[in-house]
Amino acid sequence: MKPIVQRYEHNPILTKDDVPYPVVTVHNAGVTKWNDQYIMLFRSHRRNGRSIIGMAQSKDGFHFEVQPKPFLEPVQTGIFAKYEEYGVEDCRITAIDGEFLLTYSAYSRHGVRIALSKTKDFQTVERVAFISQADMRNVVIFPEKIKGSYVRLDRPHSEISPWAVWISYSPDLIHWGRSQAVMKPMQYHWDDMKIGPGAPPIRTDKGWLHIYHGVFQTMDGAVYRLGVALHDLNDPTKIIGVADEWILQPEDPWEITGYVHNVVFTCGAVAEDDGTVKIYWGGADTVMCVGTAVIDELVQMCLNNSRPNMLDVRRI
Ligand code: M1P
Repeated sequence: MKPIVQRYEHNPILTKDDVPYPVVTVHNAGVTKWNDQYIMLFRSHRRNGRSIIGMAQSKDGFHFEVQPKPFLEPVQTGIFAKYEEYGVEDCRITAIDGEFLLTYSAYSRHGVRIALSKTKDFQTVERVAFISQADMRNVVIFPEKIKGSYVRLDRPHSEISPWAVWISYSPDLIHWGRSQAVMKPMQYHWDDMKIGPGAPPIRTDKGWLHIYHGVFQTMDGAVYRLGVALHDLNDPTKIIGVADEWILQPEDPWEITGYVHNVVFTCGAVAEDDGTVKIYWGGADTVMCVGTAVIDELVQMCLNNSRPNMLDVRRI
Protein backbone atom coordinates (compact mmCIF):
# COMPACT_ATOMS: atom_id res chain seq x y z
CA MET A 1 0.00 0.00 0.00
CA LYS A 2 1.23 3.49 -0.86
CA PRO A 3 2.29 5.31 2.31
CA ILE A 4 0.32 8.44 3.21
CA VAL A 5 3.56 10.34 3.60
CA GLN A 6 6.08 9.53 0.89
CA ARG A 7 9.49 9.84 2.51
CA TYR A 8 12.14 11.65 0.48
CA GLU A 9 14.58 9.01 -0.71
CA HIS A 10 17.64 10.92 0.46
CA ASN A 11 16.55 11.52 4.05
CA PRO A 12 17.87 12.76 6.35
CA ILE A 13 18.09 16.13 4.60
CA LEU A 14 20.05 17.89 7.33
CA THR A 15 22.35 16.66 10.08
CA LYS A 16 24.84 18.17 12.51
CA ASP A 17 27.57 17.58 9.93
CA ASP A 18 25.94 20.19 7.69
CA VAL A 19 26.18 22.86 10.37
CA PRO A 20 29.29 25.07 10.33
CA TYR A 21 29.29 25.64 14.12
CA PRO A 22 29.43 23.03 16.86
CA VAL A 23 26.09 21.32 17.53
CA VAL A 24 25.09 17.72 18.24
CA THR A 25 21.57 17.65 16.75
CA VAL A 26 19.50 19.28 13.98
CA HIS A 27 15.74 18.80 14.39
CA ASN A 28 12.21 20.14 14.91
CA ALA A 29 12.34 22.88 12.29
CA GLY A 30 9.76 25.42 11.28
CA VAL A 31 9.74 25.84 7.51
CA THR A 32 8.20 28.42 5.20
CA LYS A 33 8.52 29.66 1.64
CA TRP A 34 9.77 33.17 1.00
CA ASN A 35 10.99 34.78 -2.24
CA ASP A 36 11.07 31.40 -4.05
CA GLN A 37 13.18 29.91 -1.29
CA TYR A 38 12.40 27.51 1.49
CA ILE A 39 13.51 28.85 4.84
CA MET A 40 14.12 26.37 7.62
CA LEU A 41 14.61 27.40 11.25
CA PHE A 42 15.91 24.30 12.98
CA ARG A 43 16.71 23.47 16.57
CA SER A 44 20.13 22.25 17.62
CA HIS A 45 21.51 21.10 20.94
CA ARG A 46 24.83 22.57 21.81
CA ARG A 47 27.35 20.42 23.62
CA ASN A 48 26.09 21.78 26.93
CA GLY A 49 22.64 20.28 26.29
CA ARG A 50 20.91 23.62 25.68
CA SER A 51 19.22 24.49 22.40
CA ILE A 52 19.59 27.25 19.85
CA ILE A 53 17.91 27.86 16.47
CA GLY A 54 19.77 27.84 13.19
CA MET A 55 18.69 28.76 9.70
CA ALA A 56 19.00 26.91 6.40
CA GLN A 57 17.83 27.84 2.89
CA SER A 58 16.83 25.79 -0.11
CA LYS A 59 15.65 26.29 -3.68
CA ASP A 60 13.73 23.00 -3.89
CA GLY A 61 12.71 22.15 -0.32
CA PHE A 62 15.03 19.13 -0.23
CA HIS A 63 18.59 20.44 -0.42
CA PHE A 64 19.35 22.93 2.33
CA GLU A 65 22.37 25.05 3.06
CA VAL A 66 22.96 26.24 6.60
CA GLN A 67 23.83 29.86 7.43
CA PRO A 68 27.30 30.34 8.95
CA LYS A 69 25.94 31.58 12.31
CA PRO A 70 22.97 30.64 14.52
CA PHE A 71 19.74 32.50 13.78
CA LEU A 72 18.33 32.77 17.30
CA GLU A 73 20.19 32.31 20.57
CA PRO A 74 19.17 33.23 24.10
CA VAL A 75 19.67 36.95 24.63
CA GLN A 76 21.82 38.23 27.46
CA THR A 77 19.83 41.20 28.74
CA GLY A 78 16.28 42.19 29.59
CA ILE A 79 13.14 40.19 30.12
CA PHE A 80 13.96 37.73 27.32
CA ALA A 81 17.26 36.88 28.98
CA LYS A 82 15.38 35.90 32.12
CA TYR A 83 13.17 33.39 30.34
CA GLU A 84 15.45 32.15 27.53
CA GLU A 85 18.33 31.34 29.85
CA TYR A 86 18.22 27.56 29.28
CA GLY A 87 17.62 27.72 25.55
CA VAL A 88 15.21 28.25 22.67
CA GLU A 89 13.46 25.33 20.98
CA ASP A 90 11.02 24.14 18.33
CA CYS A 91 10.31 27.29 16.30
CA ARG A 92 7.15 27.54 14.22
CA ILE A 93 6.86 30.10 11.38
CA THR A 94 3.60 31.74 10.33
CA ALA A 95 3.47 34.13 7.37
CA ILE A 96 0.80 36.78 7.98
CA ASP A 97 0.35 40.51 7.23
CA GLY A 98 3.59 40.63 5.20
CA GLU A 99 5.81 39.38 8.01
CA PHE A 100 6.79 36.14 9.67
CA LEU A 101 5.75 35.30 13.21
CA LEU A 102 8.12 33.00 15.07
CA THR A 103 6.81 31.13 18.10
CA TYR A 104 9.25 29.07 20.09
CA SER A 105 9.70 27.47 23.48
CA ALA A 106 11.82 29.51 25.87
CA TYR A 107 13.34 27.53 28.72
CA SER A 108 14.55 28.91 32.02
CA ARG A 109 14.63 28.18 35.74
CA HIS A 110 11.02 29.41 35.70
CA GLY A 111 9.80 26.65 33.34
CA VAL A 112 9.00 26.67 29.64
CA ARG A 113 6.91 29.38 28.03
CA ILE A 114 6.26 30.66 24.53
CA ALA A 115 8.10 33.61 23.04
CA LEU A 116 6.91 35.51 19.99
CA SER A 117 9.43 37.12 17.66
CA LYS A 118 8.98 38.62 14.21
CA THR A 119 11.04 39.00 11.08
CA LYS A 120 10.47 40.43 7.64
CA ASP A 121 13.68 39.32 6.02
CA PHE A 122 15.14 36.46 8.11
CA GLN A 123 18.11 38.66 8.87
CA THR A 124 16.91 40.83 11.70
CA VAL A 125 14.63 39.47 14.39
CA GLU A 126 12.45 41.56 16.66
CA ARG A 127 11.58 39.99 19.99
CA VAL A 128 7.98 40.94 20.64
CA ALA A 129 6.63 39.37 23.83
CA PHE A 130 6.10 36.26 25.84
CA ILE A 131 2.65 35.07 24.93
CA SER A 132 2.17 32.43 27.60
CA GLN A 133 3.10 31.77 31.16
CA ALA A 134 4.83 28.55 32.15
CA ASP A 135 4.20 25.74 31.37
CA MET A 136 3.30 25.81 27.71
CA ARG A 137 4.86 24.42 24.53
CA ASN A 138 3.96 23.87 20.88
CA VAL A 139 2.22 27.11 19.87
CA VAL A 140 1.17 27.45 16.23
CA ILE A 141 -0.48 30.61 14.89
CA PHE A 142 -3.00 30.34 12.04
CA PRO A 143 -1.87 32.11 8.83
CA GLU A 144 -5.02 34.28 8.69
CA LYS A 145 -7.07 36.23 11.18
CA ILE A 146 -10.45 34.65 11.75
CA LYS A 147 -13.36 37.02 12.39
CA GLY A 148 -10.87 39.77 13.16
CA SER A 149 -8.77 37.82 15.66
CA TYR A 150 -5.43 36.11 15.55
CA VAL A 151 -5.86 32.43 16.44
CA ARG A 152 -3.45 29.90 17.81
CA LEU A 153 -3.36 26.29 18.91
CA ASP A 154 -1.35 25.59 22.01
CA ARG A 155 -0.54 22.87 24.53
CA PRO A 156 -0.58 23.64 28.23
CA HIS A 157 0.88 21.08 30.62
CA SER A 158 -1.61 19.68 33.09
CA GLU A 159 -1.08 17.50 36.13
CA ILE A 160 -4.61 16.11 36.19
CA SER A 161 -5.32 15.43 32.53
CA PRO A 162 -3.36 14.11 29.56
CA TRP A 163 -1.82 17.01 27.65
CA ALA A 164 -4.30 18.28 25.07
CA VAL A 165 -4.56 20.85 22.26
CA TRP A 166 -6.18 24.15 23.19
CA ILE A 167 -7.18 27.19 21.14
CA SER A 168 -6.77 30.88 22.05
CA TYR A 169 -7.58 34.19 20.36
CA SER A 170 -5.91 37.59 20.33
CA PRO A 171 -6.66 41.08 18.99
CA ASP A 172 -3.00 42.07 18.83
CA LEU A 173 -0.79 38.92 19.08
CA ILE A 174 0.21 39.98 22.61
CA HIS A 175 -2.90 39.41 24.70
CA TRP A 176 -4.47 35.98 24.32
CA GLY A 177 -7.69 34.64 25.75
CA ARG A 178 -11.04 32.96 25.10
CA SER A 179 -9.05 29.75 25.57
CA GLN A 180 -10.64 26.34 25.39
CA ALA A 181 -9.60 22.75 24.91
CA VAL A 182 -10.35 21.49 21.40
CA MET A 183 -8.71 18.08 21.12
CA LYS A 184 -7.71 15.44 23.64
CA PRO A 185 -5.64 12.27 23.50
CA MET A 186 -7.61 9.07 22.94
CA GLN A 187 -7.20 6.32 25.49
CA TYR A 188 -5.22 3.27 24.35
CA HIS A 189 -4.74 4.82 20.95
CA TRP A 190 -1.52 5.81 19.21
CA ASP A 191 -1.77 9.23 20.86
CA ASP A 192 -2.91 8.00 24.26
CA MET A 193 -0.30 9.77 26.39
CA LYS A 194 -0.32 13.33 25.01
CA ILE A 195 -0.80 15.37 21.88
CA GLY A 196 0.57 18.70 20.70
CA PRO A 197 0.18 21.12 17.80
CA GLY A 198 2.68 20.47 15.01
CA ALA A 199 2.77 22.65 11.90
CA PRO A 200 0.74 25.87 11.53
CA PRO A 201 -2.66 24.88 10.07
CA ILE A 202 -3.13 24.82 6.29
CA ARG A 203 -6.27 26.28 4.70
CA THR A 204 -8.21 23.82 2.52
CA ASP A 205 -11.71 24.21 1.11
CA LYS A 206 -12.94 21.62 3.66
CA GLY A 207 -11.34 23.18 6.73
CA TRP A 208 -8.04 23.97 8.42
CA LEU A 209 -5.76 20.96 8.17
CA HIS A 210 -3.63 20.55 11.26
CA ILE A 211 -0.71 18.10 11.38
CA TYR A 212 -0.08 17.30 15.05
CA HIS A 213 1.99 14.87 17.08
CA GLY A 214 0.73 12.18 19.40
CA VAL A 215 2.62 10.09 21.92
CA PHE A 216 2.13 6.53 23.14
CA GLN A 217 3.95 5.20 26.18
CA THR A 218 5.43 1.71 25.75
CA MET A 219 7.60 -0.50 27.98
CA ASP A 220 10.50 0.83 25.91
CA GLY A 221 9.62 4.52 26.34
CA ALA A 222 7.47 6.95 24.40
CA VAL A 223 6.78 6.73 20.64
CA TYR A 224 6.08 10.00 18.81
CA ARG A 225 3.92 9.85 15.67
CA LEU A 226 2.10 12.37 13.45
CA GLY A 227 -1.63 12.61 12.82
CA VAL A 228 -4.09 15.00 11.18
CA ALA A 229 -7.17 16.90 12.30
CA LEU A 230 -9.54 19.19 10.42
CA HIS A 231 -10.91 22.38 12.01
CA ASP A 232 -13.88 24.42 10.81
CA LEU A 233 -12.73 27.34 8.63
CA ASN A 234 -14.83 29.98 10.37
CA ASP A 235 -14.87 28.51 13.85
CA PRO A 236 -11.68 26.51 14.43
CA THR A 237 -12.84 25.54 17.92
CA LYS A 238 -15.01 23.05 16.02
CA ILE A 239 -13.18 19.90 15.01
CA ILE A 240 -14.69 18.44 11.85
CA GLY A 241 -12.71 15.22 12.14
CA VAL A 242 -9.54 13.64 13.55
CA ALA A 243 -8.05 10.84 11.45
CA ASP A 244 -8.20 7.62 13.44
CA GLU A 245 -4.86 6.43 12.10
CA TRP A 246 -1.50 8.14 12.26
CA ILE A 247 0.07 9.43 9.06
CA LEU A 248 3.71 8.87 10.01
CA GLN A 249 5.58 6.84 12.59
CA PRO A 250 9.30 6.27 13.27
CA GLU A 251 10.53 3.69 10.75
CA ASP A 252 13.83 4.81 9.30
CA PRO A 253 16.94 4.06 11.39
CA TRP A 254 17.51 7.78 12.08
CA GLU A 255 13.94 8.05 13.42
CA ILE A 256 14.22 4.99 15.64
CA THR A 257 17.65 5.70 17.10
CA GLY A 258 19.16 9.00 18.15
CA TYR A 259 19.20 11.58 20.91
CA VAL A 260 15.62 10.55 21.83
CA HIS A 261 14.67 7.33 20.11
CA ASN A 262 11.38 6.63 18.31
CA VAL A 263 10.46 10.19 17.47
CA VAL A 264 9.00 11.89 14.43
CA PHE A 265 8.11 15.47 15.40
CA THR A 266 6.95 18.25 13.10
CA CYS A 267 7.02 22.01 13.46
CA GLY A 268 6.52 22.89 9.78
CA ALA A 269 4.85 21.92 6.53
CA VAL A 270 4.71 23.75 3.21
CA ALA A 271 1.60 23.49 1.02
CA GLU A 272 2.49 23.48 -2.67
CA ASP A 273 0.43 24.72 -5.65
CA ASP A 274 0.06 21.16 -6.99
CA GLY A 275 -2.04 20.05 -4.02
CA THR A 276 0.78 18.32 -2.15
CA VAL A 277 2.37 19.28 1.12
CA LYS A 278 5.98 18.92 2.14
CA ILE A 279 6.02 17.79 5.75
CA TYR A 280 9.26 18.35 7.66
CA TRP A 281 10.04 16.40 10.79
CA GLY A 282 12.81 15.82 13.25
CA GLY A 283 13.98 12.19 13.41
CA ALA A 284 14.82 10.97 16.92
CA ASP A 285 15.52 14.59 17.96
CA THR A 286 18.72 14.28 15.92
CA VAL A 287 18.24 14.94 12.18
CA MET A 288 15.80 16.65 9.80
CA CYS A 289 13.68 14.69 7.32
CA VAL A 290 11.06 15.55 4.72
CA GLY A 291 8.22 13.72 3.00
CA THR A 292 5.37 14.55 0.69
CA ALA A 293 1.65 13.92 1.08
CA VAL A 294 -1.43 14.78 -0.96
CA ILE A 295 -3.41 17.38 0.97
CA ASP A 296 -6.77 16.02 -0.15
CA GLU A 297 -5.86 12.52 1.06
CA LEU A 298 -5.07 13.91 4.51
CA VAL A 299 -8.37 15.79 4.51
CA GLN A 300 -10.26 12.65 3.47
CA MET A 301 -8.65 10.73 6.35
CA CYS A 302 -10.20 13.27 8.72
CA LEU A 303 -13.59 13.18 7.00
CA ASN A 304 -13.99 9.48 6.24
CA ASN A 305 -12.24 7.74 9.10
CA SER A 306 -12.58 10.05 12.05
CA ARG A 307 -12.44 8.93 15.63
CA PRO A 308 -14.84 10.34 18.23
CA ASN A 309 -14.05 13.79 19.58
CA MET A 310 -12.51 12.85 22.91
CA LEU A 311 -13.72 16.08 24.48
CA ASP A 312 -17.18 14.54 24.45
CA VAL A 313 -16.10 11.10 25.71
CA ARG A 314 -15.34 10.44 29.37
CA ARG A 315 -11.93 8.82 29.91
CA ILE A 316 -12.41 5.62 31.90
O1 M1P B 1 11.68 14.23 22.57
C1 M1P B 1 10.50 14.31 21.83
C2 M1P B 1 9.88 15.71 21.95
O2 M1P B 1 9.55 15.95 23.32
C3 M1P B 1 8.94 17.19 23.59
O3 M1P B 1 7.71 17.26 22.91
P1 M1P B 1 6.30 17.32 23.69
O4 M1P B 1 6.36 18.43 24.64
O5 M1P B 1 5.24 17.54 22.71
O6 M1P B 1 6.20 15.99 24.35
C4 M1P B 1 9.80 18.35 23.13
O7 M1P B 1 10.95 18.42 23.93
C5 M1P B 1 10.19 18.16 21.68
O8 M1P B 1 11.13 19.15 21.32
C6 M1P B 1 10.83 16.78 21.46
O9 M1P B 1 11.06 16.57 20.08
